Amino acid sequence: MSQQSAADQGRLPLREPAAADLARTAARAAGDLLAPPAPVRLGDVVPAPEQVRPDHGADYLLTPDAVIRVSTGPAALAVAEQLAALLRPATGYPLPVTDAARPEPAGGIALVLVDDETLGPEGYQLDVTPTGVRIAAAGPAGLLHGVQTLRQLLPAAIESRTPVAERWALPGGSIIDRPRFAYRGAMLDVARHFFGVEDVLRVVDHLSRYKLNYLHLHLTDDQGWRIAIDSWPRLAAVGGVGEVGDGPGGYYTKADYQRIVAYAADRHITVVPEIDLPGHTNAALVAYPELAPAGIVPTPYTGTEVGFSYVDPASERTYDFVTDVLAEVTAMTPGPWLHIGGDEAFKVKGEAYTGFVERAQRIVAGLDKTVVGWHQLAPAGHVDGRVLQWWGTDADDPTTAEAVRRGARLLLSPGNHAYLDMKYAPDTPIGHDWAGLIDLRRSYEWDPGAHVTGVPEAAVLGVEAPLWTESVTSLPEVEFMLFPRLPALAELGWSPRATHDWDRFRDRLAGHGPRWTTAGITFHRSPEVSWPTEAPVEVPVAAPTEAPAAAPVPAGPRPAIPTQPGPDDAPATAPSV
Ligand code: TNX
Repeated sequence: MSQQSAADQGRLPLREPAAADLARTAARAAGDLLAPPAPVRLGDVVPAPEQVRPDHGADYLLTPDAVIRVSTGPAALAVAEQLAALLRPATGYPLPVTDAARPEPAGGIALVLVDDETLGPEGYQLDVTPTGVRIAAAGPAGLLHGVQTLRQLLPAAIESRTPVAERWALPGGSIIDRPRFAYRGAMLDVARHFFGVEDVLRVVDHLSRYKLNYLHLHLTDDQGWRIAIDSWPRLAAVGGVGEVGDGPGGYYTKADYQRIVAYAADRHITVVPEIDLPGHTNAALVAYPELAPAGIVPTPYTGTEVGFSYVDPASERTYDFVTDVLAEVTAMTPGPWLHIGGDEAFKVKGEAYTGFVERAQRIVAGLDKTVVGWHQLAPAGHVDGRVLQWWGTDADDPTTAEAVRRGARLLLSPGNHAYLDMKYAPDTPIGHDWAGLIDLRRSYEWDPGAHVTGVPEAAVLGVEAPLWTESVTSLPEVEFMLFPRLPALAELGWSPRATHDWDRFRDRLAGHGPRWTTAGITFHRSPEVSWPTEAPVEVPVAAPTEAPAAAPVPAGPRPAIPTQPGPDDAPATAPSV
């Protein structure tokens, strides 16, 4: 039928190759009957989805002619481009993105925004049938979570940065998924050791992979002030110099910080900046000694002790400083939260401490932001919406429970389960052990909804896994402490409690090892998991311009910064402390 005659009849033109399409689909279906099932099972996803309904006869094979279709709007289009960018390198397929109004599903992958309140802002439904994949969500964050699930359903080689000969099959069936908690985060301490923008962006990618939606940046501490503040320029210029050990330190310009915020926002991750007050302020005092209590002359600090420094709570100049800094950070931070620290201010006691915190909380409220602080803030008066971040180890703290009764919400980072700077085992080459050793099982076996005595699940905003970096000096070391524990914490934050099952979790997680290897992510080979033996060298489809990411690390002396764990499971670089 010619286009003219179709238009004449008021119908959409049938594309000429429609018959060929049908024939190809039929041939493919016949081939699939003989083909092996998809190597990944629909239920292998981490974090575990709310509902999984496998359909074993309905695997989908992604083919070179596949198209990514989007229903409506720029937000969905952006997610479709992110999906294409994830799939193109390994498949080598063009995967064009189109928002052409064509009935879906019609082969390929469809991303569809739907008016379905039951999915919530982050939920999604993913359907895999022999003719295509459809991800439906009420908003772009849900679509992106669905995309991360789709990524995990493809063979591990999808993580390769260069084309790989692989059968790109997805297991058939349906997933309906929503998060248990609204806040699922990780914290990176960029003050003890400074990490450049590119490192932080890669950590953002890791968060997105496991459906985390908050990145807390610990921007200031005794060893360094890492964010440019125009009205107090010496904070970064002087206070940003140095770090634990003898490294140079550094700081983010406003443009750097905004780049991190924007990159995270593109992945539906909100940055929570922390300015730690009134303690942990030695770097600020070195820059502006006028903020120090009378008689103290601060000097740069590169050790790892805590609790010795503080801004003078009795001086009005301190509140000028707090107001100016928080206002400038607010102006660069679209998210609702401002973290004011509050931990380990051992030398600011009693009413001096609560008085300082109450004033700082009012300053935050005056900036239309919501206060987050470590749970030491609990005895201070309540302000609307405030969030206390629990990092204790005994789960029994009447002062915190009382603050929750007065209206505070709790963010759970129990030191003995969620602290990613704790060692895995006595011989872990970096990390602390003051909160105990945290192997994979310990990071998984607790319930954020019932953890702190007297705090009901309704008062729990979510979970966060902090990585303090006194002993963590490089990106491979960051990854070594994150993987595989970060996915465990992500699962506690996302998955319904009914899915909680240690044996199933470690079984599902095992298949992620080859993904991390292929993606060049350093990880700890937790002995609790039966990691599959890594695939041999992949066969590139076309001659790659660079070595595949999965190329094995050569035998012999380990290179300075390998992208994979060495045979003895040590992180890539030697700890400096
Ligand atoms: C305690 S946890 C701290 C940090 C340290 C960390 C080391 C918290 C709020 N404060 O200053 O880096 O222990 O594990």
